[in-house]
Amino acid sequence: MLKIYGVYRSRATRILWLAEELGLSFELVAVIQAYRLADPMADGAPMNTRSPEFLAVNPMGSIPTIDDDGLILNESLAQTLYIAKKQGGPLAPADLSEEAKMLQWSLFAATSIETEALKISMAVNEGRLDSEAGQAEAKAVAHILSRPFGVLEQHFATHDYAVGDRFTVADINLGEIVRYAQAYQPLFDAHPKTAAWLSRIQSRPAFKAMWETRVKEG
Ligand SMILES: N[C@@H](CCC(=O)N[C@@H](CS)C(=O)NCC(=O)O)C(=O)O
Repeated sequence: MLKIYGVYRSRATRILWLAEELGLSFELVAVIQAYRLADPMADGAPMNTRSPEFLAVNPMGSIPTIDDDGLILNESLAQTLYIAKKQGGPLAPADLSEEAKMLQWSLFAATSIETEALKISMAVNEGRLDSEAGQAEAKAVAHILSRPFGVLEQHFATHDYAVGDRFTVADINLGEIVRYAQAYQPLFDAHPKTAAWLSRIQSRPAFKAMWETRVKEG
C-alpha cells in the first residue's frame, strides 16, 4: 500500500488531496517538521524531519516522502505527477503534450511562485499578517508575484483549468502553491480570474475533505 510520510500541515496536502480525488487508500506515517518541536532529538520525541529513522528514508529530511511498493520519492510535485500518471483517468495526462504542460505548470509554480507565496503563509502562521509590518511585507510579495500572477490571469481568462479544460493533477500542484498567498486578498482582487479558478478547485469535495482533516490535525 502507498505510504505517505508527513503530516497534513505540510506540503503533503498535495498528495493527500490527490489521494482523496482518486479514492486511493494509503498509510500515513506521521513525521512532523523538526522546527515545530522544542527538542526534536529528545528521547520520546515524535518522528520528525531530523529523526535518523526518517533521514534513512529521505536524506534531505523534508516531508512529504512517499514509498509506493519500494519506489521512494522525496519531492512532492514528482509524487503527485507520478501517482496521477500511474492511476490514469481524467486527472492524469492524456498524452505527451498534456504531460509537458502539467510539468510546466508545476515547475512554474515551484520556481516562480512558491518562495514568495510562502512568505505570506508564514506571516499568517506567525500572526503578523495584519500588523503594519506584515501588510508591508505582503504588499512587497504581491508586487513580486504580480508577474507570475499576470501569467495565471491571462490563462484563466480563457480556461477554467490549468490543462486540457478539465480538473487535473496540474491544478492540485499549482493550486496548493497559489494557496500560500491566499490570505493576502489584494493580490486576488487584482487577479479575479485566478481567484475564481482557486475557489473553483477548492470547492471540490476532495479538497474539502482533505482540508477538514488538516484543520482537525491542528
Ligand atoms: N521541495 C520539497 C520541499 C519539502 C519541504 O520543504 N517540506 C517542509 C514541510 S512543508 C519540511 O519538511 N520542513 C521541515 C524541515 O525542513 O525540517 C517538496 O516539495 O517536497
